[in-house]
Amino acid sequence: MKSSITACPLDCYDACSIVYDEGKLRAFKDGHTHGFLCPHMNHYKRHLRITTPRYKGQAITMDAALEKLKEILDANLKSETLHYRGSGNFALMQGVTDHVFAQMGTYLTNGSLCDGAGEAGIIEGRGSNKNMPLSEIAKSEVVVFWGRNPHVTSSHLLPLIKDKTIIVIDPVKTKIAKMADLYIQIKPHTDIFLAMLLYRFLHIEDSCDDAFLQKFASEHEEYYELTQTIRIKAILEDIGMTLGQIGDFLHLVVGHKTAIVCGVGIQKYRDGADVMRAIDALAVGLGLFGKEGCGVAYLGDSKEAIAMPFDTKKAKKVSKVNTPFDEFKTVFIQGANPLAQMPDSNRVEDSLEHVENIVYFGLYENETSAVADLVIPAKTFLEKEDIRTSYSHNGMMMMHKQVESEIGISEYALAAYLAEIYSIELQSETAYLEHFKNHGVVKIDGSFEVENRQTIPYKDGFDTDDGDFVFLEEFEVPQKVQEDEFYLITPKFPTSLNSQFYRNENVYMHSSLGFREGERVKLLSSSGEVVLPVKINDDLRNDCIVIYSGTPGVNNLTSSKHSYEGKNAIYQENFVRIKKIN
Ligand SMILES: Nc1nc2c(c(=O)[nH]1)N[C@H]1C(S)=C(S)[C@@H](COP(=O)(O)OP(=O)(O)OC[C@H]3O[C@@H](n4cnc5c(=O)[nH]c(N)nc54)[C@H](O)[C@@H]3O)O[C@H]1N2
Ligand SMILES: Nc1nc2c(c(=O)[nH]1)N[C@H]1C(S)=C(S)[C@@H](COP(=O)(O)OP(=O)(O)OC[C@H]3O[C@@H](n4cnc5c(=O)[nH]c(N)nc54)[C@H](O)[C@@H]3O)O[C@H]1N2
Ligand code: SF4
Ligand SMILES: [Mo]
Repeated sequence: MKSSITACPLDCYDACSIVYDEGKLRAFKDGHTHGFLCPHMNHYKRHLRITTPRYKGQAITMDAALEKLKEILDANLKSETLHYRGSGNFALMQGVTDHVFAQMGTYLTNGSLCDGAGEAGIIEGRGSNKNMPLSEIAKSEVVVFWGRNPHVTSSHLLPLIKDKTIIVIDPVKTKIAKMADLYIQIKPHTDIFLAMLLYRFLHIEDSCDDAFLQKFASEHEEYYELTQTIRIKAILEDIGMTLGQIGDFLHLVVGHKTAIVCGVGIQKYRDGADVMRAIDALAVGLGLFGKEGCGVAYLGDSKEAIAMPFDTKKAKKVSKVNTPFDEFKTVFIQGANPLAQMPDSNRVEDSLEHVENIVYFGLYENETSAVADLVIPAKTFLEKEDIRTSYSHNGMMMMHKQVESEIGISEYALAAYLAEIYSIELQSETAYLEHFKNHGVVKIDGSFEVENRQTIPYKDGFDTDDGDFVFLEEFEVPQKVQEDEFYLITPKFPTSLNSQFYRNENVYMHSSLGFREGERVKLLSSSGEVVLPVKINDDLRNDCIVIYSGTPGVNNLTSSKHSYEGKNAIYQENFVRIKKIN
């Protein structure tokens, strides 16, 4: 009999198990969800989905849509076709289309709109990206939220941290900042200085974990020298901190089981990898790796320790960050809304305009479905078989089909259709699901987890060639805003999942900037402009504005350049000017 337990498919740290019960989604009582369902899943059924396929605005049947897809794919060379897949659904079977398109000879994408810079930094320092799971954060005494907003993006962490000492480092006074034992309202893009200063004082106070450094970080003296190049007083003033706060931080952390929980907020910059490395280096100084309840959590790799059965090796790839859509005649977009979510929307729009055929395969209407020639509705996670893993815990969750529906087509069914036409070898859906499932193991407590993932990673040293941590050897001084410019902070919004669900439509700023609530202002950057109504929020610094991810037009302002490492988007590198509209 089919189980009614499934999992949320969304790109979210928590990766919750969910109960599907007589047409309703309910929270799972056990495990980290503690019987609590977030707004996205509470309102899931209210979001109107695309029900009918269409071509050039005309409704057609699914059979006709698939026929049309074949016609479109046959009209041009496969090397003139791009398959662009986003993160609208995080379950593993989504990737089956990558396999088929790759065998057909089309282009795929690489790079990241999300966590790539931070991940590159982690890999440079530690030799691999193994994450500290939720179950270990639960055992720590001190939790440092560094560029992570748990009330919005990882709410299931909150019950785990109730009695712990909380430190928050964020330019925005978030809900967790208001509850924190120590809050540092840091100037954006200056975390690298803070992390290095903390390391320096850790060393000066003789509070480093010397035994750990001897064993796993032989270059630590050289790194200390690098931290000495920072001018303490000038930098503290610049980033908006006092020496007292440095002391407070170290006092709260040294000698305690500490989890540094980083988010993507710290790395939406060109040097995002280096920022992450400086934070990792601080954790090394504190000896936080390989010990129970200690470590650095970030977005781990949800596919860690899973051999992908989908072969994309031979496919040529273009970057997701500045995709040259105009070099392709056909672009097949799956589970993504690039017109809203990629950086530099004006560039994306211009580039997509030159494409002969845009195919959109998704659930919801959005900026991208509006310009697509062929729209193919997908099935929801309740209507197809799938399985998922997470980037913040080690669980593996089966996602059985819960309901039959006439609407849409699953990723597997679409891949099977193409495989048949183009004579591509494809295993059965069950075989792929079994393949993934075979990477799981039942733990003593009954949970089903990915096998071969370490609960406490780096116990026996780092995964670098010699087991030693690789410290940063140099760093770039980030640019500062000029007098009439502001830092753009573009984080996640509670009721949307990027551009899905209820999106925000405002710009947030401090009252001292002199704008009125509701007043429409023009925001300009070197990439473009957008007009938005003002919301006043005195939890912001007065050198920042906030426009949430998913806000229509936010990415008119962002740059399509890459991070130096990790091929990642750099949403917060551009500065913004504000103009009154008369
Ligand atoms: N409700 C909701 N949940 C989501 C998502 C969503 O859209 N909505 N998206 C999902 C996805 S795709 C991802 S990748 C995760 C990301 O989730 P998080 O990692 O939490 O990412 P953000 O909200 O982008 O940024 C987190 C915090 O970083 C802060 N920040 C910005 N700039 C800086 C800086 O220079 N220094 C420091 N120290 N902090 C800074 C922001 O103010 C914000 O509070 O969330 C997932 N969960
Ligand atoms: N300004 C700014 N821009 C950002 C960010 C930011 O913080 N600020 N965050 C970046 C980050 S971290 C990320 S991860 C990206 C995310 O950007 P995208 O990958 O574009 O993700 P979504 O906006 O969630 O849109 C995904 C679409 O997927 C479709 N979809 C959902 N489920 C399914 C399914 O089961 N099958 C199929 N075929 N389609 C489905 C829905 O129609 C939805 O509209 O945005 C990035 N863009
Ligand atoms: S969006 Fe996140 S918190 Fe909400 S149900 Fe899905 S995984 Fe859980
Ligand atoms: Mo993301």
